[in-house]
Amino acid sequence: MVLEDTQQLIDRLLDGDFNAVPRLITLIEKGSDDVPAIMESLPSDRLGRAKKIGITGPPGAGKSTLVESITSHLRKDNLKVGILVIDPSSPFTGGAILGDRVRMADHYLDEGVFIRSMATRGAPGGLSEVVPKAIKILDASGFDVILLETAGVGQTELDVKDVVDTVTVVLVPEAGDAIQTMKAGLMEIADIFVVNKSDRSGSKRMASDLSMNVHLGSKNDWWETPVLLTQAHRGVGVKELIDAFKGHRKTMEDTNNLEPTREKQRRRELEMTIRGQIFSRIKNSSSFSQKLTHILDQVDRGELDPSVAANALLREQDLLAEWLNPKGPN
Ligand SMILES: Nc1nc2c(ncn2[C@@H]2O[C@H](COP(=O)(O)OP(=O)(O)OP(=O)(O)O)[C@@H](O)[C@H]2O)c(=O)[nH]1
Ligand SMILES: [Mg+2]
Repeated sequence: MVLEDTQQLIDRLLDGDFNAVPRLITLIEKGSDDVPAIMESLPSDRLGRAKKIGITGPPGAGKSTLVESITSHLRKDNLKVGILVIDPSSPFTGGAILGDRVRMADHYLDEGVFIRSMATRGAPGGLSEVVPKAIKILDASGFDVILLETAGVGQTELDVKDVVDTVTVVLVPEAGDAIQTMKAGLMEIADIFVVNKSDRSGSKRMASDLSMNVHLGSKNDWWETPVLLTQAHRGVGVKELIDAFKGHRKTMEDTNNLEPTREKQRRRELEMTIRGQIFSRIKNSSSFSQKLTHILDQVDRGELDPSVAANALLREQDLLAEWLNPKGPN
């Protein structure tokens, strides 16, 4: 049941009150019991309208600077921009190190811009579990474009593809060669490559290496990933980047690839949500510790292989019933 408070928040959200957004996102971040009801109460005709764009890449590549510059351009067209910054460096705070609003000088006081930093480390399903829900909140409240910034630390950047329509991978000349990028799995997720800090030496070389690799092994048969050069701090190349967003989106629609992408994402969100729910039930299960301390101890000491232990635990019907139905069997 949705608490009355939460219902009020949803009503405010649907009335276009952006102040409801951060509070609803906080509930999602905390894994509140109200989350399913919140999601269910978002009318379907208010969803799926926003363009969802991911900006990912190594720490310090200039992603935030780029987001800021993209936002300035979009605001000139009067588009409302929702920005989510995923902060992988704060596993323990359970909140946002940067606070609810990152101070982005130009946009701090702009009503048409919402900025929120989210920590996803607490979610067992990671980014793919909580971020799609936060995106839906922004979508339903009427943001035209949603920008998702994630600093790449392995899996995080690969998960971005689960939650946005267009993945932009930002690299810098110092990031190393194109082969490195291929190894990191970035070729498979990038819809657009950006070589930022192109005021530095090596950027053209890197861009042409990337282009060659993209050309040799295209991600799919309907889109060849463009490689763009930018100088985010000066806004150089940002207009071209926005054109590439539009181009990717249009091609996706024209080739009937938007809906299949979203189908995969919905399925992924389901899987990650189930994983998250079961994980937290297992963690919170009281009988888990009592009944199976012995097995756990053996695992801890390295006397029992974790996979063997997992198999043993999954054969415990009572335990399974409790995990799946934490309030006890009916
Ligand atoms: N020379 C140069 N510096 C840039 C450029 N773009 C951004 N910077 C600088 O690079 C530094 C890092 O930029 P950020 O935008 O914070 O990078 P980020 O990728 O968001 O960093 P994290 O969020 O920490 O991963 C800042 O000092 C920027 O001013 C560029 O095109 N050229
Ligand atoms: Mg940043």
